[in-house]
Amino acid sequence: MKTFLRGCSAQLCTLFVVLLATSFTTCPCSAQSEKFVANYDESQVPDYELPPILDEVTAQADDFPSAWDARRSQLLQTFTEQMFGSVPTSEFELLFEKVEQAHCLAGKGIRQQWKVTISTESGTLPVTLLLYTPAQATGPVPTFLGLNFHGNHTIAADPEILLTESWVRDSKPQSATNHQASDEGRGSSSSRWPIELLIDNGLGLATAYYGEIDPDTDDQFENGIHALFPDHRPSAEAPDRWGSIAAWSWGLSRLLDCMEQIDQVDASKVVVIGHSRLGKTSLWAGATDPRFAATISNDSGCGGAALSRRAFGETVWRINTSFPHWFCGNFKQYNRNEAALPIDQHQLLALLAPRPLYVASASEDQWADPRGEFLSAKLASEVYERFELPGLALQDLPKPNTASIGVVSYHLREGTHNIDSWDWTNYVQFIKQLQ
Ligand code: GTR
Repeated sequence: MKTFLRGCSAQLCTLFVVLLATSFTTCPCSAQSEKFVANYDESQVPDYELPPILDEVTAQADDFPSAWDARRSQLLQTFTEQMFGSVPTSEFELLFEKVEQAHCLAGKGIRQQWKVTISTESGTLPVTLLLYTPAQATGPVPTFLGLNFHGNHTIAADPEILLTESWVRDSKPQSATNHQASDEGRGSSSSRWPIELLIDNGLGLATAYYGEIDPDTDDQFENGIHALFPDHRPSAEAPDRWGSIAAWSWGLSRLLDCMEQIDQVDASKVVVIGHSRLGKTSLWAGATDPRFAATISNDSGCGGAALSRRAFGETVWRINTSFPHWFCGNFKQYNRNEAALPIDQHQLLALLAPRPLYVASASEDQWADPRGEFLSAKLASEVYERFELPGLALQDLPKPNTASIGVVSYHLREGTHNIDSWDWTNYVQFIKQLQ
């Protein structure tokens, strides 16, 4: 059992000084009921001019890494204030308790469950980390860390996995009713979590249920991690404070804090991964926490890897209207106004450099704009190249079922919005560059 205290750091505090005097605009009812017609026609993509990743000083700098440091902080600050929202800087306490360890997968794997308890003066929040590592490993292993959508028990049909007691979304395939998880849901999402493939490749897998960090509902930030920091609750007067994506990302960092204490995990080789809204989350976690050795965004789309200015498929207005709690209040001023954004998503991907980055799309997932995701990764390559690392090798959006794996990776899987074994087979190749 171990306790760690974390506090406010001076660098972090400076992030919160600049508050833009913009009004917090929630979508008026008339806008919410407006019918949204997504554009899926490339010829209808508006003309747009992207903000540059490198400013003039950085572009011309002889000492690129140190010039990039300054430019990167600037970009990170703008993404924080205008899109994801700031995290609190007040103290909290962390308690890590191993609640279970056993062999699994016919002796090939070791399963561990850890209770990560976050506490402040306002309360405590337990989050359960589920970890699989290969039993045969002779030392700590590189490990994927990704949040799951429906509870740890849904990732494998294993009766020992603890059922979450948090709010869950009602869902038939996951046998969740009245916002409660049930035994019948065990293993219902196992196709998305190929534990054995990872174990057989000498890799670890760690996950936690995202709703334990913050339930994914527009609840005015009254529960989950937001409730532990009442002085940092987002409001009309504080439109730059953390939305749910920033909260989930912050939670990923706390899970990494715990993983740093676990002997079987090589904490210097933890790859943060996420699908869809959790792909947006993994990108922000990788950007804000440099301890993540690499980042994977699977079908992250709008607010993730896709360029907002293309307004192809899901748009800023649509995402802010359907999910008003995901981003900070300031982001709503860009509804139907992408051209005014001081940032775009290629810059978010660049924040991950020089650490390896993987952007993945699916051919039938037009809502997430595969071309916009590809272009973003291609453009972010500029920074990797300045670090004398290879950028994305592809010149154009590839044919379905093509993967280009390197420091900057991209693939287009044939099929719909999902994460499956083909995606994971590529991620296994990708993580090998860390080994
Ligand atoms: C959709 C949303 C997407 C994506 C997806 C998901 O409804 O529009 O941005 O995040 O949900 O997370 O499954």
